[in-house]
Amino acid sequence: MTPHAYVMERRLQRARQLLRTSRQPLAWVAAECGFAHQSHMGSVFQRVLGMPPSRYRTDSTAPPISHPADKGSPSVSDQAFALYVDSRFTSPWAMSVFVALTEKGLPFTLHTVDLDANETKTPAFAKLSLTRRVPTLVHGDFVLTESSAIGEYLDAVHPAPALYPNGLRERAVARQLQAWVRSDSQALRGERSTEVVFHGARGEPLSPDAQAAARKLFDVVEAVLPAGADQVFADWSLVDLDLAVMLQRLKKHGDEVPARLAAYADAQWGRASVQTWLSHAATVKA
Ligand SMILES: N[C@@H](CCC(=O)N[C@@H](CS)C(=O)NCC(=O)O)C(=O)O
Repeated sequence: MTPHAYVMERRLQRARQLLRTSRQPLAWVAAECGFAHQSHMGSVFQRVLGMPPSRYRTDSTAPPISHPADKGSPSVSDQAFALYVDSRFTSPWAMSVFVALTEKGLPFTLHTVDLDANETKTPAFAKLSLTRRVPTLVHGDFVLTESSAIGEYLDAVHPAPALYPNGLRERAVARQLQAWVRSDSQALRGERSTEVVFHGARGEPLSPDAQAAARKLFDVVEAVLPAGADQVFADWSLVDLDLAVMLQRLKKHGDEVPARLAAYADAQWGRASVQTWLSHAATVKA
């Protein structure tokens, strides 16, 4: 944990304790805990707990933040991670969380789920995972699915290095691109599945629908990738991985990809975190 994250966590713990045990005004609690302003305390509560301090004070169902002094259990940022991914290492969404944890240098145990054997549909998996999908992240006694929600959570718990840009609009654009990649381009995703990307599968020439999706993908990446850059924002983000996987669906198959975008996708492929995922995929039979 960075010194800044540690200080923030201790301030939050103290504020939580004071809110529950005193009737002091919020401004007093904020000052007592070392927050610059009451609004700063509010934004930290909102980011970590998903609610303002006033609600935390009155809501008995508010999520607890464990702390050694409170419960004898590790603090949130010290709890162990476990990640459930598909056993063929083809899920781009599982890859996104794997890369996120790896980029942050967070140790985790890796569990594989055999999708072909319907292991996501077993009662045991249903008990663990709310939406019964991979990726599923376990953090202490907390379980989360949906890769983009997990990315945001990881940035909140372990802020550095960041997975998303900090600026309001840049972050909104990052969310926009992540949501778009996950919901559009069905024809392209169907005809160039990630079996192509990770296991060298071959497909028929692209249908007109998939060609249109490919052109749209190129237009979007051309629009958001600054000239001469190999990342969309000032620093690397999970969006770069998402876009690179989309481009690799075509490039790995030998479909035409504009040179600048092909170089961008390959630069992402050069990251150690991506290579670690690929090394897992390489152990699986094509
Ligand atoms: N929007 C989800 C998509 C997750 C997803 O589609 N997972 C697939 C594998 S790629 C899965 O678990 N399929 C098995 C099932 O639904 O039973 C995310 O971003 O995490």
